[in-house]
Amino acid sequence: MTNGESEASTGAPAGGFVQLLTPDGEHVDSVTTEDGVTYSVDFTDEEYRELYRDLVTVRRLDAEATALQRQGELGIWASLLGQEAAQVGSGRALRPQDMAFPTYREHGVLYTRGIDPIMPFGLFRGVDQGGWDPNEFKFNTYTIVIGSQTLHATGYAMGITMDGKTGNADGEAVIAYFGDGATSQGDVNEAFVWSGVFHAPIVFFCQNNQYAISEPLERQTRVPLYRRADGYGFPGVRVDGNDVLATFAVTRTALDQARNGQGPTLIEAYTYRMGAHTSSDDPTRYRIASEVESWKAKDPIARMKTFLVKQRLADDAFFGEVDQKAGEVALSLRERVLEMPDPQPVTMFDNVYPNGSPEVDAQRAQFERYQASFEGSAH
Ligand SMILES: Cc1ncc(C[n+]2csc(CCOP(=O)(O)OP(=O)(O)O)c2C)c(N)n1
Ligand SMILES: [Mg+2]
Repeated sequence: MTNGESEASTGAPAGGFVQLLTPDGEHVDSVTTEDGVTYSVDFTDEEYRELYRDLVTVRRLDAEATALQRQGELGIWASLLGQEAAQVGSGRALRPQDMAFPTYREHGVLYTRGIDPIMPFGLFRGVDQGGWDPNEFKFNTYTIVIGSQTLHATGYAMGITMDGKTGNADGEAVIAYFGDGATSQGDVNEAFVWSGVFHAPIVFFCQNNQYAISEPLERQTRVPLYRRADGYGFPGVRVDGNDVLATFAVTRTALDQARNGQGPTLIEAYTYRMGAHTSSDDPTRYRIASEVESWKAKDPIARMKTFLVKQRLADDAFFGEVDQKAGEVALSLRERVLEMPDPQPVTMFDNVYPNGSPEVDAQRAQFERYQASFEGSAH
């Protein structure tokens, strides 16, 4: 684990974090924490390049979504800018059978699951409720109610244990995403208690992006967030969330421990939200420009590019091709978002109950009569 002494080159907070790729693009072979766990990665040259491609594509899609919102095509957007490595590293660490419970910001995790990035855009455009079949994608629906998904994930993790789907190397595991602000929610406390006591096969993945809207981290905690795990009786580890290699290594280890019956882990991915909380927010009201500048030097994509160049794993042609492909994916997203049909107002009564309900049916009928009353009128 890196420590505070070498903070200048690693960007580590006091107390250190697991880092395998420094902001200068230096790759450390392995890191052993105080708990005696050793973290390393063993990727092929091609796999390193594909991780870089993921990071660039995810950022490019996010930029397109921000532009679409600014052009009035989305009602709101929650940008992941700056958090690409935390999301790509942890998302790629999932095995196909693993189940993910996201917040509203996990577009990068969604992408690494092989899901069409268009999927959550109906929600942000306001043309549907953002629903999909979590079992089909092994990716639960986006959750806006802060922290609540950690309880859903805990229940799911306890359920798969009862179903006998864990306890060996091929077993299933669960990952629950949440933010630094969410750690103050009662739901998250309850999720930690239940998971710890029932030894649930779950990884709590906290992206500490330093803010909960305008509230800085020091308003949430007096101790580093990963140390909260001590009180619940399971391990906590802090990782450099701007380092895709370390994030992958730490998440893969924690998930494999969970699937093998070794219980939960809390991972604190130490990162920074480079943009606004959402497109409705103005961060210049509560944070200074120099802080944002200092985090630019720790950019997750720049360090991966430096590493690839230094190790002669990629050339200009590769970087150009990655940018071009990412642009094509973003253009396709834009075109398909613009084509999303506006819903008929009456569809708001759909999917309220799986088998309908007399009350909702009556409301639908009343609404249809109301709409019909305008037929033939000028309004
Ligand atoms: C239960 C609940 N309380 C308040 C809100 C309003 N709210 C939306 S996002 C947010 C901050 C969340 O911060 P954090 O957990 O750090 O996640 P981040 O947005 O930084 O990824 C709040 C308070 C909410 N959605 N749900
Ligand atoms: Mg936050």
